[in-house]
Amino acid sequence: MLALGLDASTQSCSAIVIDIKAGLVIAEASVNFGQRLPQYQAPSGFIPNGADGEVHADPCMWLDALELLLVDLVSRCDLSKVAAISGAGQQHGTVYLNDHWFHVVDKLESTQSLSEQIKPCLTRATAPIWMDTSTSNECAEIASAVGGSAVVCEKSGSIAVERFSGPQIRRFYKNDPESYQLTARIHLVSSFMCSILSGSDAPIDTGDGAGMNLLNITEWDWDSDLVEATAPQLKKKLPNVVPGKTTVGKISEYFCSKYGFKTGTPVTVFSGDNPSSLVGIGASTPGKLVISLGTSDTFFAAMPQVITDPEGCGHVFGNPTGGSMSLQCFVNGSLAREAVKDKFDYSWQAFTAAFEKTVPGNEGNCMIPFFRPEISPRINLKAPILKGSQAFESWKDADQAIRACVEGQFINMKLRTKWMQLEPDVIYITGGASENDAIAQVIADIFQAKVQRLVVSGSVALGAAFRAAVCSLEAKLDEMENLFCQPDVESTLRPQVDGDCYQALSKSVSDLLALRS
Ligand code: XUL
Repeated sequence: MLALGLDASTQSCSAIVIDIKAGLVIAEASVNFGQRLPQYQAPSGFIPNGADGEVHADPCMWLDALELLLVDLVSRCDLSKVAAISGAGQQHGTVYLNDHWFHVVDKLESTQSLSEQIKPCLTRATAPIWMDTSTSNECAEIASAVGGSAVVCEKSGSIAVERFSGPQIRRFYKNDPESYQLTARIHLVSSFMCSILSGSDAPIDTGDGAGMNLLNITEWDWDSDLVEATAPQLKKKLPNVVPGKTTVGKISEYFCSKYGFKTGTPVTVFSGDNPSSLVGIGASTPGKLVISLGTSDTFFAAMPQVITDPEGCGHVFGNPTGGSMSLQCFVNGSLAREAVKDKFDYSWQAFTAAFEKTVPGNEGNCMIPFFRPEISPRINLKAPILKGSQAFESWKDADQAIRACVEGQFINMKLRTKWMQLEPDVIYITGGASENDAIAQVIADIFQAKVQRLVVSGSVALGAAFRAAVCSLEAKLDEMENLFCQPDVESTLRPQVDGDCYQALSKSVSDLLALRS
């Protein structure tokens, strides 16, 4: 029995097809937006150089990528054999649609592309995504309307956060009230893609919904005070909220006639990429800690009870299998590592070799590697801060700069995530950069824990396939975890230095951050 999982992420759209009984990956495909759809001029998946901290992407690009992805996938496996579908999307991004949307999505015509049909339904040509930092005023307005940041955090699991959907919606309402008025539906990336797949106006799951500053995490439904504080008549523009185990409907005939899916194939509600990854890595019951190294780096775990971050940088999301998860997001993830690599015209091979030429602790050379405003902690930097030798501070030592970037990232991650009170023996790593042994070793050394990867990578799409199989095929999650979530024992990394090695550097990172916050 085959299940399909989709991952609509920041830089690419990917898919995995698994045989849930045989424990096999049948096919995988991925479309990188920058490489395959250069006409959208979004080399890293978003439109560069946005004004006032705006980071947007064109939803039509996501739709074109989905079609390219399915063309690739159909050449690798028979999609009529897929018996269950779900997916996940980059969190927080919002898509704004007029009232034609309901009819158009219901009757997608295979004679036209998805993007041709959906474009006229957009009331806002581009979607703000999670990297957007333009909504500080709106965050303050929402907080003050409901009684302060602590109230927003208690209600929604996070203080009002720039990249979250509620403040983004408020900014749109303030800047362009006419288009806001014309907006009949606001979807998250996940619920937008789910709507397209299922040919229906899909709901939002509690995992992704909690990243909006609009969902009450005690009731797991829209919070009327937050909704009212965000924008007028918002409630009717929002989809319903449902638990992660909800079947949304059947696949749209568009995909049956164009790509050979079987009519009637069930579609499970989509979730956010991080909640989906929690499931795909086999960590949806408390006890396992995950670090995902993607465009953003995230640190997350299923929680036995709701814990919120007293500093207001962390988040509580719904766990798609029930209960909650805590998460801390670091905006300066892969793109920061890439920026340091590119500064020296290095290949990834040379980047990795830099760790052999330098030593843990980097002889005290320390970097706050933020190339864009960071949210953990909140610091409005546009370029890294360097402290150390003269050569290092003037960017003359490439190898030390590379080590300093990665050490700075994970020392900061360790400092920021103490509130979750997790002291794991093993950390599971996932996401593109997790394949890099040098980066993984730095994580093992800084966290003083064993670091493991799973044999099957791509935990976001895999988690979506698991959820589809549980929801529509009555598959057992623990059985699939046994088949697909085995650690790749041979690639396990253990700390090679003792904890003291990073004491001085941790202090330097902490002092530099304190100066800037
Ligand atoms: C999480 C976050 C990012 C996005 C993109 O809060 O903003 O991890 O989900 O991956």
